Amino acid sequence: MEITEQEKAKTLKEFSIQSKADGKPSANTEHWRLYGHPLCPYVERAKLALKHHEAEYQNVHVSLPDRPDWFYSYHRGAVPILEIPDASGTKFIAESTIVVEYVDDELKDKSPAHALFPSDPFERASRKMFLDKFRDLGLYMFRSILTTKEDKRSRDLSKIEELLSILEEELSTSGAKYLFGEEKYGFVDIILFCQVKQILILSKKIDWPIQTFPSVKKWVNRIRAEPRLKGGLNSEADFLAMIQSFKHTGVWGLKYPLAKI
Ligand SMILES: N[C@@H](CCC(=O)N[C@@H](CS)C(=O)NCC(=O)O)C(=O)O
Repeated sequence: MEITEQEKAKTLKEFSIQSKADGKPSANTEHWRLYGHPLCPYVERAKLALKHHEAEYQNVHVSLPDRPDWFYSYHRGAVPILEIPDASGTKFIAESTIVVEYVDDELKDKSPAHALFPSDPFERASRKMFLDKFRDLGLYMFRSILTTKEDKRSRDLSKIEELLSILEEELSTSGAKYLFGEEKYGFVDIILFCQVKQILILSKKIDWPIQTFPSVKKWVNRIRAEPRLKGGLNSEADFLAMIQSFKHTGVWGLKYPLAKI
């Protein structure tokens, strides 16, 4: 689909960066722009926060193996990047958890009942401390998919199980729908969901022998079904196809457009 520089700079029309030779697009001076990739769980966090707050933004899909040099000037070239119009041009926010917090801080006043972060500083800090326990969950997951060494894989799977047990305990003890005894989801639910969902998909669909966590499974299904989040969810079929293709070819499919499998 053709898009002009004028449209890139003023509209919500999405486009993609598909080659190392692609030049830096004109900055969008009217709308937020999200540089991402449709399979990335970190980008999904940002999209869920944006959808939750009914924010308008321009999607730019980046073919990760083909990033042009200029893209590395954004936070070492990793996605998500949220670019924001600014009087002096544009500014950007990187790191998915920081993007989620920024989006919530910018938009929560429009609908305080939908704030994702608690306003009480101690509550906010304790939830961040809880979240911090899970900071290596993504690493364990990707490492156990990528490694060919069985002992390393089972060490990472045990670490994943330890972390999911903490979540299971928290959810089953309170009996509430969401974390911290809440009946509505907050930032920790969104941030953990994106990785935990992938782990549950893998444990069911490929040879990933992890124990079952019934409360975690229900929690994941509840978040999947939340109407405000629907448009921000990554395709689970595409994720699984990418993993299955990796198992056969050894190629980690983070190109854009996605390979047809
Ligand atoms: N800690 C970062 C991780 C982001 C990340 O690793 N994104 C991946 C795609 S899923 C990426 O851009 N990888 C390319 C790279 O790191 O060079 C966050 O939470 O935003």
